Amino acid sequence: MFGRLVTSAKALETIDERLMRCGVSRRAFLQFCSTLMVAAPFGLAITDKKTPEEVAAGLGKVIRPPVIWLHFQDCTGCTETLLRPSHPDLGDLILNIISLEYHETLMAGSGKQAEAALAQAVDTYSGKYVCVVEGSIPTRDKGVYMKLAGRPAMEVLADVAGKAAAIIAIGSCAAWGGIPSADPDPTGAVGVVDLLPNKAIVNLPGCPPNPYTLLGVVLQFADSATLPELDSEKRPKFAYDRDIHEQCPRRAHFDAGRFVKQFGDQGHREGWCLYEMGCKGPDTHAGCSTRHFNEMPDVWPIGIGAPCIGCTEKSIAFRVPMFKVIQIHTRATPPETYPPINAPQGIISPLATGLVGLGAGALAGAGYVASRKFSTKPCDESVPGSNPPAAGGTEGGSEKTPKSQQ
Ligand code: FSX
Ligand code: SF4
Ligand code: F3S
Repeated sequence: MFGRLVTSAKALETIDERLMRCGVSRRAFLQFCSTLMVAAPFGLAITDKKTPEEVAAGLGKVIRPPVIWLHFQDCTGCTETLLRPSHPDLGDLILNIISLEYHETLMAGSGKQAEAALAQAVDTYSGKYVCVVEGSIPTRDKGVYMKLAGRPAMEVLADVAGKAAAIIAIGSCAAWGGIPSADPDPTGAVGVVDLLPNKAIVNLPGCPPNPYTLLGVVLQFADSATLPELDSEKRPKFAYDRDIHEQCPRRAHFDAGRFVKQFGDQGHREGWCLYEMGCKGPDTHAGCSTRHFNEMPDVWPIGIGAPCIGCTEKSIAFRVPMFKVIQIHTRATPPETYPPINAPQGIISPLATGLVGLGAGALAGAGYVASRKFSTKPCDESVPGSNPPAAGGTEGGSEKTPKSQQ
């Protein structure tokens, strides 16, 4: 699909060469590789290895990918999350792994110097660079609401992204409009894919997304000129194939019917489920529940006691009020976690036979629990999500017994 990235640009080194030249420790690189393995445990050839050492050996031979990073209507949170990890050295390491040729917020130059730097980067690596786009693009009134060096953002995007080997839309703003596109959307904000429908684009929504998803996609492309498998929203499946609810640490409280009713109540202090506070985790595809931010345990919305607002979903974030309780559309029900009781070839093994009694009982019990939780009746008062409370999500104080326990 693509030509191999930068085979002739002599100025670019392999990652190993760069790290050695800059005195970056092997330990720091191995730590980076192990974090990448956790962030992308499958679906990427570069991390499909047994140990961080093997990942490092493969990545070290990759030529540092040139990246041109465009900023449009955004808060810069996507850049912040990439370069402000809890250990300052890691931000430095990342800048040694990719070759960031142009980035308005990080570069020292401005004005004509910056314009010249962009033109030079595009010219030098034409057809070979990765274009990362952060922020939405205003389209109303011929794009007059954002101009760079006198050119509308739309024109800059068409020019720079048009000469890229691959385009990555980082953040919900670049993926589908994000915050700037919220009602009343004064600038007519859209995502990259709306303006370049025929280009190969990877969407990494999230406000902000996990930075390791970006690094995984960029490094995979640099290594093999391939992009990971994408879903219907052009999101890489390795990072967006599961919903938050499936692996949420508060899931046991959801299953048991223990819900926070008000911020600061006893349930909130004890870490109960935030569904009735408007948590959109059941309908939101992202890896936050297992891949936290800034390399810090529990640094993610639900980890700090806030409901997930569905920031990766274009039909939820900045469309559905933050604290409004949603109807659940996914079916991550408890029985899915039990092992199968029938052998795949139709042969019942002695072990499986022994499990039948236990499994059937468990399935019957779980089926009862699931049927109480996911009623098919649209307004079943006994189950969460069947009859969502009005916006605001609070139905009373902390003393009130959760409905599913009544
Ligand atoms: Fe958007 Fe990036 Fe949200 Fe901000 O800049 S995805 S507003 S966190 O960070 O584009
Ligand atoms: Fe976690 Fe939200 Fe699901 Fe509750 S509703 S288990 S807080 S994802
Ligand atoms: Fe976004 Fe929800 Fe994760 S709000 S950061 S998808 S927990």
